Amino acid sequence: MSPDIDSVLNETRRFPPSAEFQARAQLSDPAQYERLYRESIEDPDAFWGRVARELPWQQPFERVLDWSAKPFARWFVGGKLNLSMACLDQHVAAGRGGRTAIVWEGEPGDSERYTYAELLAEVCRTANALKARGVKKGDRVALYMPMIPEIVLAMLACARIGAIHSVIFGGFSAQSIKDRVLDGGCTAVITADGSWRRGKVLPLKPVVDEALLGVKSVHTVFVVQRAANEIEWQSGRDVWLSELARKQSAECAPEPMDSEDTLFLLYTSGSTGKPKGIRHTTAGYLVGAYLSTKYVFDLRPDDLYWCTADVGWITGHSYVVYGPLANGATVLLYEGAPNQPHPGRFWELVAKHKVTILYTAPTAIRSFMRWGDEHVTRFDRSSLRLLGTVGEPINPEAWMWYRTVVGESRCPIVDTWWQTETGSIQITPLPGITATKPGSATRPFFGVDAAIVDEQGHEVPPGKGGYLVIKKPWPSMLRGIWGDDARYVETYWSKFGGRWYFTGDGARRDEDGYFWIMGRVDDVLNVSGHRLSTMEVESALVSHADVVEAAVVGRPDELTGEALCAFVTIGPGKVATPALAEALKEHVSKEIGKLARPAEIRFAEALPKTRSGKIMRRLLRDIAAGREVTQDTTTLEDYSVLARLRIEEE
Ligand code: 7RM
Repeated sequence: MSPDIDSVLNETRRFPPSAEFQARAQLSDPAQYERLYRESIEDPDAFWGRVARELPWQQPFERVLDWSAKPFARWFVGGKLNLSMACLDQHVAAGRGGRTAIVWEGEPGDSERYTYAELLAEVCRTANALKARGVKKGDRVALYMPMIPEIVLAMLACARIGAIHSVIFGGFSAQSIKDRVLDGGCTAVITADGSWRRGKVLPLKPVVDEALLGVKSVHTVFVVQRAANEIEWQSGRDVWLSELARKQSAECAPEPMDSEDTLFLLYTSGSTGKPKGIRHTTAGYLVGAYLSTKYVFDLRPDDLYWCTADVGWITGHSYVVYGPLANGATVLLYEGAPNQPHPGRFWELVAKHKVTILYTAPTAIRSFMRWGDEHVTRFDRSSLRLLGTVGEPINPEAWMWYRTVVGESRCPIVDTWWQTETGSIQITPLPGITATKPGSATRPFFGVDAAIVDEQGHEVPPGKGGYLVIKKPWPSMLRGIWGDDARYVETYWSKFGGRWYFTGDGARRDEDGYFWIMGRVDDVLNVSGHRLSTMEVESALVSHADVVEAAVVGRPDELTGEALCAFVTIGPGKVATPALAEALKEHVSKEIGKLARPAEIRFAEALPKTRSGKIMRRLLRDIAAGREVTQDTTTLEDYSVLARLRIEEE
């Protein structure tokens, strides 16, 4: 296979930070930034050691990095630190206990607020409740919960007593829960009776009950009351969490945690089906989440920060909970769907709470575009000062829309590239420093030594696509896959002979050294010997006025190796006709060349996506090739999508 991925995207617009933004930004001096970046690469021990010392240690570390057992890193060796102290006690001790930590909005319109002092007290009560049922340091606890304050309490309570949390996204099936509980050997589960989603109660506890049939390791199911739906009760096993917590002391000494003690597991569905429990540890993870939150979002005490990600995704762990709370920020948490009860709900919340920083996913941005500008513009957005995106490449059209319509051309956009495995943001603009380009995640964050290489490991020249690798260890990197060291080495370190971390993504760099992520290399299309990025063809499709979403996959073709099959969702009021299909093929030919012309356009009402917005291309490849879908579909956001795609074929 040819190593290069041919790039066809040509984007030349540039947006330097405004003088107004720079005037108040934490980092705005290019010389200072260059000095820091250089130090972070040339003398990582000095750089990371200094950052780490900003955190409250229970016992100081002796050494910044031990890389002798490569690829198994140990950071901040010999130190002890408890995440819940960094997120709570340190702020209370510094006299900031009265500051709001969490502003929560339920989907039906109910709301709650917690100050840092209140959050600390509730976390301690919850921690004591876990202890009262025998949960202790090192135990694995599965969380299957809605976006309610209790999920934050549960995570921080686990961290406080040293239990390892494994958050399972609240849309997953009983089978997915079972697989994860068994793989992690979980001994307790924290859930809720149900959750509010799109105006209906989504039952959770009943799904947990089904998942635990035949599972012997779980002794306790803690249940939070949220939706008051009817549930069954297994006495001896099930307990109401709030009832038990209410009886507990509001003080709980934080467990001394070694820097390398496991903080959490988070499962990602690997390409071979069996989910991988990505393992993150204590101090390095916190250092990464803390520093990236501070600089990428330029967080200040007066900000109202809203990351819309579900806590069940790594983005929720690092940028709803740990990063912002370690920085003492005020965080908005919202339970529901963005179009419930109306398509302007997000913007209504922005106006109501005067949100200053908004971090969301391209899939959401494209939905907002489709629903129409008026739902955005009828709410006041003048509080917004910074916008972020994460999860997939953002097409330049959506980027420009986000900038002009949502941000009124005032707010810088940070397009942040990272992974569950990296723990924190790795490639990103810094809003007071970087001139952004629509569709580019721009440059590596502090300490990130990223490169783009060919099959042999040689760096490719500017403009050429290749494999994205990270050459140096970084504090928040994964420490392994739970119970499967060999799979960790094989998946991330074998491709380049153990030298570098392989991200699995394709990317290219432009003449300014900016990174352009081209999607997963497993998805790369191969047409007549040319390797094309799915993302670029999709970007061309959505630049057509009638198209709102597109997913392109290859299907076997005798002549060209692969023929492109495009699944396309069109905007409201547009009609799927053979003429439109023809026009779209023509449009792609014109935008990026004949080579990329789709052989087939299939109109679809919706595309199969995960909750974080990633299109499940494996499924589409099967459908395009006329094969039966055999893969794990339990991580699909909307099960009915697959059935509908099949119907449309007939
Ligand atoms: C944070 C997260 C990781 C994969 C990653 C990429 C894709 C994420 C961007 C992106 C282009 C971005 N973790 N990805 N962010 N692609 N630009 N800004 O998403 O583990 O769920 O997914 O997501 O392919 O490898 S994740």
